[in-house]
Amino acid sequence: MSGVVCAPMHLEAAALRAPGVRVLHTGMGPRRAAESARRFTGTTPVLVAGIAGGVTDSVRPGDLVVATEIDGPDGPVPLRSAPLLAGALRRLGLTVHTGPVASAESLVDGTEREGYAARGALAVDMESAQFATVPGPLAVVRAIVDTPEHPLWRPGTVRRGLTGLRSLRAAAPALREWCEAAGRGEILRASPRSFCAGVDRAIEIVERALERYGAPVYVRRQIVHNIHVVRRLEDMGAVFVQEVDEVPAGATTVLAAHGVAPSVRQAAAAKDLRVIDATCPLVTKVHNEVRRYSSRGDTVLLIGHSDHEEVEGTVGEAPEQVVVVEDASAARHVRVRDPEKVAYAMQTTLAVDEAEEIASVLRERFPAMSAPRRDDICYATTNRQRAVRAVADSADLVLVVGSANSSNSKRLVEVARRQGPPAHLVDDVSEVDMRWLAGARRVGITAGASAPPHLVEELTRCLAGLGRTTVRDSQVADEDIRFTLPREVG
Ligand code: 0K2
Ligand code: SF4
Repeated sequence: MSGVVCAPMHLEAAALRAPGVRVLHTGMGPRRAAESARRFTGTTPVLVAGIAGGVTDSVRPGDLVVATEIDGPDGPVPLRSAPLLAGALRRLGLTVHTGPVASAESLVDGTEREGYAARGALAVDMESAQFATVPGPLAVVRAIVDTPEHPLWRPGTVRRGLTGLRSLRAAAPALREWCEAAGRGEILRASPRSFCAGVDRAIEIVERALERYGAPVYVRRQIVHNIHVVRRLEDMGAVFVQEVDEVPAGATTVLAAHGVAPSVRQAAAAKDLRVIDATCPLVTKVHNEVRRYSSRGDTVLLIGHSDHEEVEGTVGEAPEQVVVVEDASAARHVRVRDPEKVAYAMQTTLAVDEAEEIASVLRERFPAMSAPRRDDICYATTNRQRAVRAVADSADLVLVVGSANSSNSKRLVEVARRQGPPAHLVDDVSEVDMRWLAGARRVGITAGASAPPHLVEELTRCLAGLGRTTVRDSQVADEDIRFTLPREVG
């Protein structure tokens, strides 16, 4: 069911009219707004849009405010889809603020603004509060006309009014997206999802190193492939570098979860760095296998992506003997020195079905090939793929939270797509394109092993704000694995 844009004034309604946007002129002020709001008895999504007054100078004439909460009869009412709408408006190039929008009985000017600002509001209108109890999804967008610095009834007020109306007109495509994306439905959350034991451990190592040795703590490469994790640790005093030659001699340096080539350890030792190794023990296991095979003279066929840090590190164990095999076609053509002396290993975060296909081609070509005792693709990768597959089976859309350089997160998108529905990778809710949600009643959600769980909670709240209010967790496995910490931080 498509939503309706409610505009208090004729001028606002005219600015918002655009192909595909249903605009209802509701009339100005609380009484008329209340009359209009009473018409929404079903679950029709309602988006209240118009001009408003800013109550702090942090907002400027022409800026848009997307309400995160409005006044309700019994206190503030949260509007949970605000980050999605704000993201769509920002992608249109508009200046957007998110925060509370208050409602007043009449126009607010002069020192009255201060009272609203003291309550934390960014803007004040005269209608939103009347819509607070509509039963369906609700959003509020206001274009700022006047502010404490630019009060009403001044020579520039008309010009600023036109600026506000222009912003509303420019916002119309995003409002249409919201109206089409909003509607009843379900959220299906894949479980397990999000942090694995290796990521938990790697993050804890940096946190403890900061506590024990003080900032700065240097980290070679992203500790895990997630921009939110990296930014948070940077805020705590971690300094991320590409190579250990950028680290001052003697400094504390953490090696990232994906593992490193022995040459990196040698470079760190040459600079007398205090090295704390956050390599996941399951990546170390693969390094050990490669060392074992190569030391007895085998060619090691490493199934994985050659440009990935984990593969770079693993290859570094025996660069002369390891050959990276990226896909089935490479498996069919790879040449080895002696077909009787071949082994294979895998990157830990591959798609299980694809890697198995590649391995079976290799097994056919090299019957004497040695294999790892247990699968190299780790438990966390395997579980997350099983879980997303289960969810994708009955979802109209799958959203995977994770960063673009995260191999295991990208594999989740591919696995979901192979089950049928469209799937997208997003760093957080601000990257969700509401057009994906149009017609998607059942939305599957998961997160890569490096994506923090709070981002999934935020996405769940936003989608609930659009009307997907039933949340089901579909659990395919229990995970209780924990790894011990290195002694430097244990
Ligand atoms: O999936 P990736 O290997 O790219 O790595 P992250 O996204 O950082 O996930 C954690 C796994 C680290 C090592 O396997
Ligand atoms: Fe370790 Fe697997 Fe997590 Fe990578 S995804 S850090 S190998 S547990």
